[in-house]
Amino acid sequence: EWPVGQEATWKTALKANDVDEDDVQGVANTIVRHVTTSLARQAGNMDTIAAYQATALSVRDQLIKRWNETTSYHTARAPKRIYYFSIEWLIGRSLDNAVLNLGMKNTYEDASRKLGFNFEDLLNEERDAALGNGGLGRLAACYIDSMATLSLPGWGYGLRYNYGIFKQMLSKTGEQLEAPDPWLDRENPWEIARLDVAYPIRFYGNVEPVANSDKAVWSGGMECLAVAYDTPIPGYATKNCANIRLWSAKPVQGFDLNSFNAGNYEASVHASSEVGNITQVLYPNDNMYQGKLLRLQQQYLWCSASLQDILRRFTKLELPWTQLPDYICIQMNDTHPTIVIAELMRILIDEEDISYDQAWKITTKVFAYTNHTVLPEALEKWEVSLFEKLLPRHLQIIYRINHDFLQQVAKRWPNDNDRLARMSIIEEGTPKYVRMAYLAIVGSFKVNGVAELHSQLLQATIFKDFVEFKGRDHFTNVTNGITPRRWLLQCNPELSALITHSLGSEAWLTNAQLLKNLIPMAEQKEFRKAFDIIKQNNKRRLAEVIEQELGITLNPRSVFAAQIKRMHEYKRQTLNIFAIIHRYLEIKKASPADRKKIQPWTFIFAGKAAPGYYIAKLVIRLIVNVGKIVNNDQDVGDLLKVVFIPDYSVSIAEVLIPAADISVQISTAGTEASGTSNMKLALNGALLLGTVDGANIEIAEDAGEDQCFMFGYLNDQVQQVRYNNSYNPTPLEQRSPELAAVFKHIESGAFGDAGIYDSLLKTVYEHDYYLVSNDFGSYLAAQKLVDELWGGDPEEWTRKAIITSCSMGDFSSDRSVQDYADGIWGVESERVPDN
Ligand code: GLS
Repeated sequence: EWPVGQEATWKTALKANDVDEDDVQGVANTIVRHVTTSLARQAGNMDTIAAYQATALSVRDQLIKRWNETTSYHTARAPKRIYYFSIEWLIGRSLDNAVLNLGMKNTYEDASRKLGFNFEDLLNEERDAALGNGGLGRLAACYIDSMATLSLPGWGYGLRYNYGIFKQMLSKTGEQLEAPDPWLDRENPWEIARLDVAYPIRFYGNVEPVANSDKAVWSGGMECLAVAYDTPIPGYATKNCANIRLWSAKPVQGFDLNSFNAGNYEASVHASSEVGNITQVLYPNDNMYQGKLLRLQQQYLWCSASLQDILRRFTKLELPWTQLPDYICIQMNDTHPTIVIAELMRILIDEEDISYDQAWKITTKVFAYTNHTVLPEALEKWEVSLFEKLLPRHLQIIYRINHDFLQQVAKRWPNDNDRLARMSIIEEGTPKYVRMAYLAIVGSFKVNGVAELHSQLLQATIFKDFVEFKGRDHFTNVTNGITPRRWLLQCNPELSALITHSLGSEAWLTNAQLLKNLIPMAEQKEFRKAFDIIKQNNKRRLAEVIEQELGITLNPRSVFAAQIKRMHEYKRQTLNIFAIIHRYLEIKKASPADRKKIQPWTFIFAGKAAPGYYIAKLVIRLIVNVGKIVNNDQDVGDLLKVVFIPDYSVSIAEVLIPAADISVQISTAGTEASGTSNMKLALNGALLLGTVDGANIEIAEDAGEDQCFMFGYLNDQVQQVRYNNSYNPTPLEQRSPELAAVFKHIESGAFGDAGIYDSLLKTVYEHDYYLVSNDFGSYLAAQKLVDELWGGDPEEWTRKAIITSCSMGDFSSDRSVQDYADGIWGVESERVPDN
């Protein structure tokens, strides 16, 4: 249907903008058109930044075309849709990923070469979109890639922070310094501002009950707007394009007419700074809750705007509200969006005139909740007084939900006040708190953990009462996954080419299970050689970057052991750096003849510490200062290098991961919900050196335990050991004489003034909550096994690396997302026809 004008004109005009996938000149034309029009530059006045921007805009045109087709197709078909709510989207760069998913990388490479630019250089001009802290935010990015690739009708919703995760710098003495990340300064070619898609959001104000009904009127307070910005996400080998819709807060009126009329010009244009602040910056905490009012404002603005947007789409179908759960499912990525449950209740009751009971029936069929951690310090609980001030109507609704819920609990377990207190959504005490995880469980139809062990632990520990109440079926597991497009095809082109060549097709990119078929190749010398050369090339590429950026010369023949993740006590970068110091002392002790027998290692660290996390920052300082001593010690030479790469990002990960020989995954058993760098590293052929925790367990199962170096106390033993550590503490010398020697060396001032690390060492001397001393001996023993294999049987090493890599099919995010689609969302593929 052509709404206006002449059909023939429309059709010709639409065709004029089409570019064939392999039309190099056609692509060059679009790039140059963007140079001279969108960028308003002359062809002769070009730098690589402009070339990048014009190229990105040209690719964006392709994405938008697919985005429009997908949207029209889905609008016409009206399938059930899935909405993924995540407060973090750690996307990284988009250009390379987009041209690969479009199948146009060669065309763009050729076109940019013919225009005088090297495509690689253009890629490096792009800023990372770093709207996330770590695994949780990157998971959302992998999942939207898979949703698009599986042609699922799904969108992501989040916040458009003006500043992403801070830029990490290191002072001369190894301290982490934080600088803002102004990622939008150069404009973001990937987003489409939808200034017309804006929803009103209310904060504070008063609530008046409406007599003889469940309704209330919420008014007054502060109003602002949430404005939509879309980022199209192309699927691989499908025309389907998904969308991430991010919200930006804006004052309702650019200017205040009342102030203006009152003659106060300055006040009249001064937008309320409280509103401007809301989407200013990402909270930089991972696995750590911070009860700030601004954060609750972020959560509510995001959830209310997204829900209004979703409901507007649903109401166009003109169906009764009871059918809402047949058309939409909302997946809550952690508890950050839990307020959306109360918001749906509010809209249904107060605005759509539905009774409380009916609204609750609908609501509890719409939401599913993923838990991402059992760490108590990460569980969100809002102070009731703060909540009541900001969202008074929502608190009333939550009270009612809790009241009805506790009545049911009391009916099943009469006179069990302890149980009521344990399960209440409101934690009694001074002050009182709203427990968001409990609201999420009560308001959802499904709750899942992110790896087998984690899901079991949830059910056996923090959510035990809820399993008894809701039944086992309310809980499930969906093990995390990573997209093989970014984490193999894009970051490791040589290995991808080898795989495609050996399998005879690219089908593994959408069916990662096919990688298994290459396992027999591990027995062939030629294949091992090819695999090995690729690893060496990747290691050399990384070594060049490190030489250039940090001035540290690496030995590409050494074991590259990578521990790349947020800095956290539970992840135990401590265990690693203490073991490095132990290794250093052993090298120093050894005679020149014995040194020849020692295997060379390069330990690579990267990761940010939350700005307020003192102990995590001290660990960075220790790593950097150990590096300074070790890397410059003549006795050590090539045998040991310690590198801390500052400002870890998705882009840095893409260079680091293909170069690793060993994946260091050494969290205290029971603390790492899943981990995802473990999957990326294994897929790229790094052997797992890890504890029996999170997804390490499933990786070891799939790769085969023979391929891995597992060590340490098991989850079942951790509680007991922890108890002994804190109630019958034995001196460190007894727990681990090797570690005691390491501590002595640190305390001697070997890595900076004696005393700076005292508070860090004290965490181990005293409670040692994370069992660093208890696992130290077995970590050293596991490293010894690595030494033996590396020095003794390099062919066998490569064999294990191949088997590991080719056994990772299960960890494709396509598998995870398909599991969600089948087991939780009830949505099906809606693939745009190929024409
Ligand atoms: C996390 C967990 O700590 C990771 O183990 C997990 O892989 C990730 C995605 O499920 O979620 N939880 C969290 O708060 N930050 C994470 O990275």
